[in-house]
Amino acid sequence: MFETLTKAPGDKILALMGEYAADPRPTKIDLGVGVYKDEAGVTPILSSVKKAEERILAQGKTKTYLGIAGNKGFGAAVLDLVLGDTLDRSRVRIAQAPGGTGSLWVLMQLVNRARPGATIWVSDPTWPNHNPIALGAGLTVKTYPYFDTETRGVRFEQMLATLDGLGKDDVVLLHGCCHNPTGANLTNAQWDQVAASLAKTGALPFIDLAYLGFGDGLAADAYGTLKVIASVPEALIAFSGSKNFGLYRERIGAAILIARDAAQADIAQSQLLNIIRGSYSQPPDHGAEIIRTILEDAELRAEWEVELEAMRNRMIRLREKLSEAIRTKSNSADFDFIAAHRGMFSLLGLENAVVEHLKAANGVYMIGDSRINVAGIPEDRVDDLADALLAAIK
Ligand code: PLP
Ligand code: TYF
Repeated sequence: MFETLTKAPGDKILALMGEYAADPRPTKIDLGVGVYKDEAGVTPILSSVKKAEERILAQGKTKTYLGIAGNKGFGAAVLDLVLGDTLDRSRVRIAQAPGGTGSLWVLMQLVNRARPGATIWVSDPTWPNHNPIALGAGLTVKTYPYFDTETRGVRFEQMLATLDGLGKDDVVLLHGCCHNPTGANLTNAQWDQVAASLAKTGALPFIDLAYLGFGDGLAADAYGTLKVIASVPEALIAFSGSKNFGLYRERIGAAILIARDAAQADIAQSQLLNIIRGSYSQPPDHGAEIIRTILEDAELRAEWEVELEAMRNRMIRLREKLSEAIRTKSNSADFDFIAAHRGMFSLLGLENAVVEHLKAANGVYMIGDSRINVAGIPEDRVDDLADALLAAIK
């Protein structure tokens, strides 16, 4: 049977992880895959997570099945974290899913059940997994203008013009904060305009919220999501706990749906649970129980918020240091955008040949589109990195 197959393309981001690991140079720098790293270059287990795990180990009583919608306390805690008391909860449903990716997957399947073959509009560029997940669900993918390669900001007028031209059968995928891969984000005033556009056209907002708390803080990063969902009757949110809780390999996320009313929410949720049952039956518990334990306990929650803030502030400090080093060395403001971007990533706008040169000559690894993970910048080697970048673009 397998003779009918040809080799599938690999994931470029994950492949780069392997290439980096195989590079023997001790001076190599990993700005590739989007995982947070501390000063020592380690992706740590948060202390709040360790404590929650100790409690779970000591107090856990059963490993029986969790149920299709997952850990109920986790669901309630995530809704509190993301939505607060901004919405009438009778219109809102949540189902735990394996990571932000699993949440995207089940929600896109749900979109296709409601509107087979519907068009989902994604930013140009977007996270490379959006496309295959949407296509796999049966949807049609189109792009709206987003990144301005000149300013390294958002081409907002063009983006809004495209959104204004959509109709009620369209779906719009928005990065809630910390845009991947560009690092360029909407201002609050621009979110207001996007929300007004969606309210006017009736297009369905689908928010990918994979980095809540990694930009400017939990409340600041939720602005766009809350503004949009307050402005429209229906919306979808794919939440990930991979980055903000450092739980990458636990595969923990949540699919959230907001319907016109409670009756429609129940019907949509029954379809969502049916999709989950027909794919992996039900989610694993460990990551969900960790997040529930942290969010329900005032002390652990406070500790987590401090740890999240430390990760965020470190990324902002590295942004400032790198852009300042480049400014000082080159006497130009060309890379100041790195300090203005937020989240884990910045798209530098370099030619692929420059990216390849940096890898070969300097052992600096970034994604082929010139996306860097700022958390991977070694704090004591900012000058080396700035020198390498400036030499490579000469
Ligand atoms: N969406 C975006 C934009 C991402 O960058 C990621 C990154 O990993 C995800 C979703 C999903 O993450 P995960 O499935 O690891 O929770
Ligand atoms: O963009 C990133 O680097 C992260 C991690 O298939 C990631 O979102 C990358 C590729 C992938 C899954 C996760």
